[in-house]
Amino acid sequence: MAFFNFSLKSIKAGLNNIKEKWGISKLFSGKNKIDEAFWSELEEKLILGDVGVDYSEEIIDYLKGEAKRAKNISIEELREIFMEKLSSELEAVPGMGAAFELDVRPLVLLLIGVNGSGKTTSAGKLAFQFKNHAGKNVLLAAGDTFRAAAVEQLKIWGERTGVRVIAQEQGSDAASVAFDAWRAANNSNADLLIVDTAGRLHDKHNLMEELKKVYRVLVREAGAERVHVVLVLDAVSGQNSVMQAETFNAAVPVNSIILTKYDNSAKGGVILSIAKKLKVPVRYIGLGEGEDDLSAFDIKAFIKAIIED
Ligand SMILES: Nc1nc2c(ncn2[C@@H]2O[C@H](COP(=O)(O)OP(=O)(O)OP(=O)(O)O)[C@@H](O)[C@H]2O)c(=O)[nH]1
Ligand SMILES: [Mg+2]
Repeated sequence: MAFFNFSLKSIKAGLNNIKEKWGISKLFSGKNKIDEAFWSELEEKLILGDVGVDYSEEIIDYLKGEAKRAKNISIEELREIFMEKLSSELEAVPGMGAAFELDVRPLVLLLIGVNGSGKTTSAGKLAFQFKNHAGKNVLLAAGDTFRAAAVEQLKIWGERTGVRVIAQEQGSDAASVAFDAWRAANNSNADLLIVDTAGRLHDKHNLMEELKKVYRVLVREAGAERVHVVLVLDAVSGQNSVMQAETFNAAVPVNSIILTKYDNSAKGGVILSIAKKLKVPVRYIGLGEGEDDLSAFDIKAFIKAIIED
């Protein structure tokens, strides 16, 4: 399987935010005692860090149980148990942290999500990474025919990355753009077709229907095994992301997640709740606005940033 760890420098910087600001690691350091104050502070930090109330309680109950069983447990031992619990839950989700596999060609990535989550930017970053770091033959499709200037925005990414953009006029049928783009990708023996789409909220019925149509057309033309739906979520939207994922998943089957704007977030909990509740892998995290600011999500580095001092 292809694995491209694109941007080591920025993943460290992104994770530093979690380490410094979330402050869970500090709780497990030094001479902290495991008492009621410790448990309530840990629970508060988990909830404030977007882990979600239920899951935070579950983690606390689990750790308390383990602490009771082991008797006189040290804070270091408890930290180990905590790390193992989080790692095993992330690792239980197939594809977590792994780059997209290009084992079918052309693979179609359909990028979906609410307005402003970072779809177009992520499309540009992925095009850049797969073309310039992995030497793949990539095509972009301007499937956002709704917002003024959306096509132009993707074309700018096309120029920046040297990737061809298949587009029609604003206002045209998004499914027809997807159809054209699939034909172009297939005819030019592309490895990867990345389809940008318009931002939409789940309560916009017409736009959700349009999305279903785009997906249907791609599956009909390319075959379901080639169509991979990628939900682009803004890390800053916290627990709301879980709800977004659930509603999009009800319209089209979400295969993977890209979590953007991690450079602006000091919270790790969204990834943990997504793994727990949705079992959908987070493949990449966005760490800025540039073409190189995309990193494969690294489970070990992430857990270390949360917990290790
Ligand atoms: N800091 C930071 N900014 C990002 C990241 N990803 C996207 N952005 C910025 O977020 C804003 C919205 O990004 P877009 O890619 O246009 O989002 P979109 O989902 O395509 O938006 P719509 O098409 O309007 O739904 C832009 O200003 C991007 O530069 C990221 O990982 N980090
Ligand atoms: Mg866009």
